[in-house]
Amino acid sequence: MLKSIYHKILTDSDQKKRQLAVLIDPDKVDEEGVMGVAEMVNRYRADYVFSGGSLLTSDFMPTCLKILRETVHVPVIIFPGNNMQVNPNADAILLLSLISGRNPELLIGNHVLAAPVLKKSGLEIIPTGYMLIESGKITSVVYMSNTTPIPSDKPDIASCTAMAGEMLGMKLIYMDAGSGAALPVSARMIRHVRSNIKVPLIVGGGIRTADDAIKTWDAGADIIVVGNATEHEPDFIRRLCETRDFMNGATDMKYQIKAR
Ligand code: 1GP
Repeated sequence: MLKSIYHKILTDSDQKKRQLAVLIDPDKVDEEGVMGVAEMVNRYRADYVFSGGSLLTSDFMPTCLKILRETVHVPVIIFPGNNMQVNPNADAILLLSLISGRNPELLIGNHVLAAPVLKKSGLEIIPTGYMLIESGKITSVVYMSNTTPIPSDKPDIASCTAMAGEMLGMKLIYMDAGSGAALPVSARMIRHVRSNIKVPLIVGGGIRTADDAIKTWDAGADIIVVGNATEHEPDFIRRLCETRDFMNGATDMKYQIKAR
């Protein structure tokens, strides 16, 4: 029997393997762009491809997922902005409950509406406690969710929120500064949360350099998510994968990291 994607996340995280998810926003790419990212993901062995967006204005997502499913050799995971982004053409979906906010629709309401479709979809469903972290500007996800993000200098609030999510049965905690965030989630906040939960921790938003990635992994993120920076420069996927391999102790490392 095939092991689940969550099993891989859990096993890799238990073994302290840093993992990389490349995020594709279907509004920001065309077919050629998706193929380009897929090629880099396969060549350098990124761990996962996430796809979704807090607001999609085109109808490209189903095509995007179809291309990804046919081309990439790693799990394709929906990172949904809303119910309309549920699609059977993926391996799994992060079923996000926005636990940093107090918007009932994003805590449980939309999940009730989506439940029958999700049940029939065949997708592996991964319950995820989703936490927005204030990041220096109002990101699309903060605006669209109509919630207040956790202040960036309040790691204790972040930790208590993550602990509550874990106690409620969330299998992952995802701390997100939001796509295109001015600043990534701080190492201090990641460390604080990491030391208070056992489930795998995903961190994303505003990671633009290998140094950002190193700091985020070093602070305790099991999976980092990078979107914008790879859209602007697909070769960044190579650098991130090489950085990850170096940090994970791979011996065939050709790339020297200049950590600050
Ligand atoms: C956003 O965590 C993701 O939800 C990735 O953000 O696009 O800024 O890399 P970026």
